[in-house]
Amino acid sequence: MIRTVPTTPIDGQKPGTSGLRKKVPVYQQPHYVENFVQSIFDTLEGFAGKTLIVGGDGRFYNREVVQKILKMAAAAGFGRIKVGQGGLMSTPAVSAVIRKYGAFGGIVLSASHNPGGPDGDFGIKYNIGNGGPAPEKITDAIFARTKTIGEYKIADVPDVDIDQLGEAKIGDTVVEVVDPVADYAELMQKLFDFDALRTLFKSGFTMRFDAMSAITGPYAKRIIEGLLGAAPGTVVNDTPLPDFGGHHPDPNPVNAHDLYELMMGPNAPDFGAASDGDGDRNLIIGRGIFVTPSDSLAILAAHADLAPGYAKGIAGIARSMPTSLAADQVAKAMGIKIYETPTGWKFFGNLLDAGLATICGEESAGTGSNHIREKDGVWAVLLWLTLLAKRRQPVIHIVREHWAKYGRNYYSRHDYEAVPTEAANGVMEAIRSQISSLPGQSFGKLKVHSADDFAYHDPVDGSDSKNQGLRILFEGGSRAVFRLSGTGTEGATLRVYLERYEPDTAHQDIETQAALVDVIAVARKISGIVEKTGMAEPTVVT
Ligand code: G16
Repeated sequence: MIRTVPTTPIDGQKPGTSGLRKKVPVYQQPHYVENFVQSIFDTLEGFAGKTLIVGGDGRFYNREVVQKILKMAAAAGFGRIKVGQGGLMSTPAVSAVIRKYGAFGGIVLSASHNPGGPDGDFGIKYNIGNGGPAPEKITDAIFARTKTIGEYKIADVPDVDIDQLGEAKIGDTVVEVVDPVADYAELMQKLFDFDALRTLFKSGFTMRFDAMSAITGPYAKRIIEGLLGAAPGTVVNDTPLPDFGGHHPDPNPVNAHDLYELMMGPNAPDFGAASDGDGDRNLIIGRGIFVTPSDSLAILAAHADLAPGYAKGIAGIARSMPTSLAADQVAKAMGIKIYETPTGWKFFGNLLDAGLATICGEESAGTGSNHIREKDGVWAVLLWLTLLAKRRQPVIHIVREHWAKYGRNYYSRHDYEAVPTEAANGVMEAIRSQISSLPGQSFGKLKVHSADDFAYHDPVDGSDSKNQGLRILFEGGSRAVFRLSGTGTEGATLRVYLERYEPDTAHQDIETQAALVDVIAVARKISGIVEKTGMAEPTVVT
C-alpha cells in the first residue's frame, strides 16, 4: 500500500526566511510538493512512531497539500498525525500544539502575509520539537537533499476526511483531526487574566479585530467574542478564505486600510488590531495612532509583568537587527539584556529555550514570548488588552508616555518590491563596497558612527550567520539598514529600514516621514537605490 515513486531533483527548493515560499503554479508542478516533503523527512532522524502536527492557513492549495503530507508522513513511519480540522491551524497554534503534546515536529502550510489564490503564494515550513521553525542547519540540509532526491514514498489510500473531528488510520499511523483552536485558547487562559479582560469589555470598552479573511478569524472569534465577551461583530473578516477575499493579508496600515481609516476617524473604537495570513503577525492601532511594531515590542516588554504568565518579570528581550532600538531603551532601564538577532523568528528559538530572552519582536509586525516558539498575533493583542485593562487609558496616552520616558524611535520601512535580482544585488554591493570607509563621514547633519555587514554569533549553540543586512549607524542613534527580503516570490524585494532617536518630548510629534527626511536622503545617496532600481519611490512605505 506504500508506493515508491521515482523522481528527479527540482531546482530552487531553498527555504527562505521562513520556509519554502513559491507561487501556487510552481507548487502545482508534478512532484514539487512531494520532493520537498520527502526531503524534510529524509533529513530528520528518529521520528518512527512519533507525532507530527500538520496545519495550514487555509490558503488555496492547502487542502490538497494536507492530503499529500498525511499520506507521505504515514509512509515515512510517523505514529500519529494531528491535523487541524479542515486542514486549518494558525502558525502559533501549531507551535503550541507541538509543545503541548511533545510532538516530534510540525509542518505549517502558509506563505504568511503573502497573497493567496490560484496565482498567489503557497509555502511549506518545518518546525522542530521545541515548536519553532527549523534552524538553518536543518533547512540547509533539507535544501541539500532536494538536490539529490531520487524517490519519494506515499501511502496509496483515499483522501482522509479532514472535516470531521476524530481519528482515522493510514496503515499503522493514526490521523487525528483536531479542533485547531482549543489547545491554543487553553494556553492563552494560562497566560492572561481572562476575568480582568472580561471586565474590561463589560465596562463598555470597544474594539475591532480584522482577521483579514485569514486564519485568526476562528481564534479571535472564539477568544475575544466568545471567552472575553466582546460585542458580536468585534471580529470582522473572520472566515478564512482560500484567496483571503482577494486581499493582501499583511497587517500594516496599507493593507489593513479599512481598519486604519476607522481608527483614524470619528467613530473609532477604543482599540484596533489585525493579524496576517497564518496568525503570527499583529497590527496594533489606537484611536488616532498606529503603534509601530518596534514600539509595540518595547511597550509590551515594559508591561509584560501585568499578565499572570509573566508576573515574575522577564529575563531578557530579543529583537531582530532591523527592528528599532526602542526595546533596547526598555531593557537598559529594566537592567536586563537585549539580544540582536538576524531577521527570522528561528533565531529566537535558542535564546528562548535557554531562558535568556522572554519577549521577542520584529519590525515585521511580529511579537511573541517564551510561551511558544513562533510569533503570535492573538497573544500580542491579549497582552495589549491586559495593559489597557490595567491602565484604562487610551492607547495614544500610553504610547506618548512611553516616548516621554524612554525617548521616541521614529521608524519607517521602505520596500522596493519586484526589483530585478541583479539591480537589487547591485544596490547591496554598492553599499557593501563603501562600508569600511563610511565611519566618520558626514552627510548633512548626520555623521556615520559605524557601519557593518551584520553577522550573528548565537550565544547558545555557537553558530555563526553572516551577511544578515547592512547597517549604517549615525551618531545620536539614527540608523539606516538595508537587506534583501527572504520571503518574496517575485524578483527581489529591497528593504530599507530608517530610524531616528528623539529623546526630547518637544520634538516627538513630527509626522514620521518628515522626521526621517535626513536619514532617508542619506540612505538614498549611499545606496544609489533610485538610479539602480529606476524606482523614484518605494513600492510600500510602512
Ligand atoms: C517571516 C519571518 C520573520 C521575518 C519576516 C520578514 O515572517 O518569520 O521572522 O521578520 O519573515 O522577512 P523578510 O524581511 O525576509 O521578508 P512571516 O510572518 O512571513 O513568517
